[in-house]
Order: sequence, then C-alpha cells, then structure tokens
Amino acid sequence: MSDTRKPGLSRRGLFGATAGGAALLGGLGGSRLALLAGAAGVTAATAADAAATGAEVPPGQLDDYYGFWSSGQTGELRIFGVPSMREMMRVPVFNRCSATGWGLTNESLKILTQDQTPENKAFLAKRGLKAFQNGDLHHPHMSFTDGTYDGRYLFMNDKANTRVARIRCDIMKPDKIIDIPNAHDIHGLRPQKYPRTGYVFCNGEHEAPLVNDGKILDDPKQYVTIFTAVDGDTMKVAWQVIVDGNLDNVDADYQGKYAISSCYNSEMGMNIPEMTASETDWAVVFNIKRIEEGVKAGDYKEMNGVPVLDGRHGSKYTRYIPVPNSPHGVNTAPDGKYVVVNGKLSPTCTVLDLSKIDEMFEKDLDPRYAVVAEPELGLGPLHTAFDGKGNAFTTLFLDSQVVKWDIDKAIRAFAGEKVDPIIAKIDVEYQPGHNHTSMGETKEADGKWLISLNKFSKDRFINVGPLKPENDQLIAISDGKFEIVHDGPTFAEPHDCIMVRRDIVNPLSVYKRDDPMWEDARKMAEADGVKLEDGADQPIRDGNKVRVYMWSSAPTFSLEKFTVKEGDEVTVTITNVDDVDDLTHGFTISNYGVAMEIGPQATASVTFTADRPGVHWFYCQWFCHALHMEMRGRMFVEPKAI
Ligand code: RUQ
Ligand code: CUA
Repeated sequence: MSDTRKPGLSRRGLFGATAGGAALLGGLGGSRLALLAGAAGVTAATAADAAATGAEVPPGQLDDYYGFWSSGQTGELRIFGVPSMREMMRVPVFNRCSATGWGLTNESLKILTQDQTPENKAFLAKRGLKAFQNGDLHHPHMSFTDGTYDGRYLFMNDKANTRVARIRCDIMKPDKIIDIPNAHDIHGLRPQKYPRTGYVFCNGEHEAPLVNDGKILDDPKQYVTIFTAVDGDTMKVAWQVIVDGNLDNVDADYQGKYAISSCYNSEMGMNIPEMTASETDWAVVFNIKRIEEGVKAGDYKEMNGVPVLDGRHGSKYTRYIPVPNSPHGVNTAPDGKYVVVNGKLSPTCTVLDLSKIDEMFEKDLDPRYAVVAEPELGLGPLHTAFDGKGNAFTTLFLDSQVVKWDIDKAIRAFAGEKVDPIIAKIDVEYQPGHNHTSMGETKEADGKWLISLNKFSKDRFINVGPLKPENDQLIAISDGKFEIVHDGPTFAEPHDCIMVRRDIVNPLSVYKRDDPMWEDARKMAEADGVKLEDGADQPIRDGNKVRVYMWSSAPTFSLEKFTVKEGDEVTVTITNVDDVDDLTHGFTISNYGVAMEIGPQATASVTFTADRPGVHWFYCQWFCHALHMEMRGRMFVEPKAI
C-alpha cells in the first residue's frame, strides 16, 4: 500500500489519534470491531501536476464549474470556482455580515423575519433580537427541472435553528428563510429532481415531544422525529411525516416517486451505547404519491398550520429498510436506478434498486427485497458520489480514503458471482466527510472532478494555531484518472458542496431596478412623494420618524449632510444609480454600528435610533473610485435639550 503522506504519520496512527475516530469506536462492541477490521484495502495513485490533469486555471481564465459550498456553523454559502478552487464569494444566509449589512438592513431583516413561527418571534423578542444570530448550514442544493440543475434557486438547511433558506441564483442572495415548525434541527436536505423542484425534502434530525412545551421532558418514548416537504416555489411547508428514528441525510429519485432518508438511532437511544446497540438501522422510503393522497383524504393532524401524517412503522406512507449500521449519506445514482446508503459504523454501503421499491410497496414485500448489493468498502463510509459511467466514489472517514467501486460488479457479487467491485483507493488528508462529483447528483453527471471535503487538515498547511482549517481536496477522475490535484483550506465547516456547469448559472452583473427586494422601500418612497433614483434634498419627518433618501454615484452621495434630532428613528434609503459592472458602494455611519452594501442599480435601507448627539461621518466602505476616501458626508444629531 503506498502512502503519500509525510513519513512518521501513518494512517493508522492518525486514525487512533483522531477524536472522532476514537469516539466512534469507543462505544463499539468486540464483534463490530472485528467486522470493521475486516475491510479490504487497495491503494492507487499519488500526486499529479495540475497542468496535466486540466486543474490549472491560469490568471484571466475562467473556471468550468460553479462550486456551491456550505459553511457549516459559519452559516453562510460560499461560491467557489472549480477546478481552480478559488473562493469567489460568501453569501450570508443564516449569519450576520459586517460587509453587506445582512441582518441589519431592512431588506435582509424582512427576509430573516417574515416567515418566523410566532413562537420563535416571541422567543427572540425576549432577547431583544429580531432574528437568530447564528446558523449551521450543511447542505446547499440547486433546484432541478427534469433531473438536472436549472439555475433558478439554491436551497439549504440550518441545523442550529431549524430553518430552510432559498437563494435566488440571478442575484445570489437569499429571498426566503423559513422556520420549520414541529420539527427539530433540520439536517439532510435535497430537492425533488423530477419533474421539477417541486418539493424540498428536509430531515428533522433530533427527536422531541411533538408539542414541545415542557410538559414532557425526560420521557424519550414520547419523542418523535419529523420529515418535512417544503414547496420550493412558495416556500411554505407542504406536509410533514412523523417517523421512527433520527433522520440523517436524504435524496430523491429521478421519477418523482420517492424520497429516501438514512435513519440512525433506530433504538431511540439517548446516549452512545444506546444509539449504537443495534446492528442495523434504516433507510426510510417516503412514498410521495401516497402521502399526497393522504393529505387530500384528510388523513393527518394539523399542527401549527401544517398537515402532519403518521409515517411510523406500519404506515402506508413509508417503508423502513433495515441497513447496517447508523447509516449516514444517501445518494441516488445518475442512472436513476440505484440509491446508495452509506453505512458509517458498518464498512458497507447498501445499494437499493428503485424498481424493486415500486414492487415492495405494491406487493407489501419485506423491505430488504429492495437491497441489491452491500459491498464492503472500508472503514467509516459516509458519502458516495458518481461519475455517470457506472462508478461510485465513497468517502471512508476512518480510513481517510476515497474508494472507487463498480456498482454493477457490487450487484453481481451480492448475487453470488466471484467479482471484486473495488477498483482503487486513494488516501485523502484527512478524515473525509462529504464528497461530490461535477454535476454528480444530476442525470448529467460528467465524471470530470471529485471533491473530498476532509474534516481535518492537520499538517497540510502552515500552522495557524489550535483551530485549523479543513482541507477540501480536488481529485481528477476523467479518463480513468484518480489523482489528488489540489489542497484547499476552508474555514468552519463546509459539510457539503455541489459543482454546477458554468452554462447553467447566469447571474446578473447589475441589479434590475424593479427587483422585488426593495419593494417596501419603493412603496415608502412613493408615499413620501420621492423617487428612489432622485433622492430627497431634505429628510422627511413623520413624528419622531425621519426618512433620508439619497442616491450614490461614484464618488458622491447626493447629500453631503443631513440633520436629525436625538431620539429620532432614522431610516436611510440609498439608491446606487451607477450601472457599471462591479461598482458597489457602501454606507457606514461611524460609531453607530451601521453598514450596508448597495450594489449597482440597487436600493438598500437601514433603520436606527439617533441616540448619540453630535457630528457623525458617514462614508462609503466599498473602494469604488480614486476619490473613494472622499465619498463621505455628515449626519448631525441635534441634542434633545441644549
Ligand atoms: S453531513 S459529513 Cu451534515 Cu451532510 Cu455528512
Ligand atoms: Cu463609493 Cu467607495
């Protein structure tokens, strides 16, 4: 076995020293350890130079793919170029952003607050907050039409505060963030692939009492987990299903019939020994047609305005396919025939045949009927990606490897033929979680690039202190290659990414003036007799509310000064009349905690209380012109009593 790492750092040594690895194995019994140790190992390929693999993107050249990266507990979405692995943009979603004013501007606050549950609104108000200040964004996925990406939207989850967001791909900003009622901690999220999105399937991970008001506490028998389908067009919850076990990841088929979730903790345990006691857990199959019929027939309880169906064992809406053990990733192959469920604590992946799932439901067969392969791949299989040519790539967390295997051979081996489905393994640095291939979750999987998102970087970069970046490795897989060509550090903590062909994504360079984002500002200006593009010479007073309308054009704001009174509630609305590509202005009021982005042809507004008298400079914080430093003005705040 070849090891490409620095001498003295063996894979086994790392495996033992890894907190995750030790914790994962700490609770396992002897029999399971023996099972884990039996995994096969074949290693191939080492480093390669970028030019030879096509990974190099010289200065001035553009990437072939948009990479949409999650950021975990940072709460934002990131846009990368692939194959260069250059980070292009950070889009604040569930987090606050100092540069763009996300969470501060009226436009962003509207998106962050208008679809909150009354319960969350009240909870936040008690803390003097309008919106949660943090998020945990794991799974960004694009909307589909007919089995492939359509460039309309990106959907993503917030595990920390049980939310789902949608980003408009024309401007790459969120336009909807919704609280999911009844459920707890949305983890896995995937859009419906066919006929279109359609539904966005969202896994509630943690179980809790369905009415969680404190009457039931330490009585896990009364806890449930909730699966949610959000309507991707209206961003309203369409329906929810109560299930047994903790839902982890989810994927949809290419026929529009099923969503399949992995489900760990079938034991409904509350600690590690309890949660890992059973040798098998489940893949839960949701029958979309039957659920829709159930909703029509009124076979549900309405809770917080949402139809909630019972999909626990014995329900016609679901099937629980036993799979080994605490499964994690769920990935539908681009051929539309198979679904791979990744075993995590088992060295195996379980391959489900979707046509057999049809039969299983129709004839009410034993759910294991749908299993057509269960190859033993290595230790800690977490996620699988596909090249569209019959090969699968599975991350092995504990082995710190990616294994390439042949789906067809795995099926034949399961049927008794003497074939080895494993083609090759490569070491990755270190402990991979998600992986993803270019266009790999669509029917247009093109088999060019594979990304391994590794949870630990350890010695791969200069030491930046105890908190280290992760390591996202780019792997060339075209023409039979299987070679790491790039290491890319990323900050906490990308879980997942997708790679979308460049021609599918076509954002604007300059906003359209009629964008709905600043609809409220436009209405307010109209009521004040002001045209946003023209601004107003004087602040408009309405009791103690004061509205200031300005335009910006490099290097000036239309007002060099304005006056308000101490205690006024001031709304500053700025329209950037520049229509040049990349000419963003900013608006910061110093010592007032106010800053926002105003994109070319955009309007943005911010509301604050002028409770600090004196002279306060406002300035443009986006370097826009040779006279950018001079792009400033004064806010005079007259004291209440002199
Ligand atoms: S999970 S490392 Cu949040 Cu997608 Cu698998
Ligand atoms: Cu406008 Cu700097």
